[in-house]
Amino acid sequence: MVTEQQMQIFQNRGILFLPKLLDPVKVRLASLAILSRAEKNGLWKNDSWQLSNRPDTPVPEAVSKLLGRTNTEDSLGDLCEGIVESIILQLLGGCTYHSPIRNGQILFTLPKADNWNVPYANWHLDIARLPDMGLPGVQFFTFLNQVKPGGGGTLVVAGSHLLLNGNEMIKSKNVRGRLKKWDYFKKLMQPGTSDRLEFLSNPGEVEGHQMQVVEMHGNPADVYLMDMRLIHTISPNTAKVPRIMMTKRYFLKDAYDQVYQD
Ligand SMILES: O=C(O)CCC(=O)C(=O)O
Ligand SMILES: [Fe+2]
Repeated sequence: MVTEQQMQIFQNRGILFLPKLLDPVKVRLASLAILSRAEKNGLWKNDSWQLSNRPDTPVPEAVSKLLGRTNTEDSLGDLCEGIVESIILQLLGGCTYHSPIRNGQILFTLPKADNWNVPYANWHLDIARLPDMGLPGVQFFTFLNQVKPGGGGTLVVAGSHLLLNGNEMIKSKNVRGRLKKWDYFKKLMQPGTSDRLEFLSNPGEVEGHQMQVVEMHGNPADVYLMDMRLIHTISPNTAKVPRIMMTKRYFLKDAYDQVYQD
């Protein structure tokens, strides 16, 4: 369970960091499952990464191409059973959730980027903004190897869940355009902006709410829980090792039914 103070952080920022939450044995099993896939595909051998012959592609290579279909790995879904799912239920105020992919999704990016910056592209939501709906779901993220700053962890705009809460449905593909009416997001999402690192260090203000780009980084067993209204994006991996994260989405059942069943 989370404390009242942690609950408030989640409500104000839309993102909560819970270090060392997971069972280290389960984390080890999940990491080994991924390493063994990497080994089969020639990316990992004799305890080290073999990445020199991978192409430098502008868009990261697909995870399915590098690791195959990881959704058959039950050790990934096992990570969330127990404590994680009871915390998610608590954050959702006890309401029923639906998590369509039991074993979640692996986020894997090779360390092919030369420069790190806050990207202007690919900011998105995974579920539409729904009318008269508060929190539509919670997304779980963890690390299966150490992910340092600059190492490709997901970026989110903390505070962005407090915007666009009206009586209108806004499809994910239209959310970016709607946010850009505010200067903060216009600057964030346009290529010309200089000093992009400032988005991490200097919070902005939109409609009286504090916005700040937060980079997920941490160690295996550390967890981030994200309000699914937060706009987020992939970031460059300038580390020496691949970024290996696992994510799993827990939709509020009502929200899922509105978007996917109607
Ligand atoms: O690869 C990333 O860090 C972005 C992940 C993402 O958008 C998601 O898991 O919903
Ligand atoms: Fe996403």
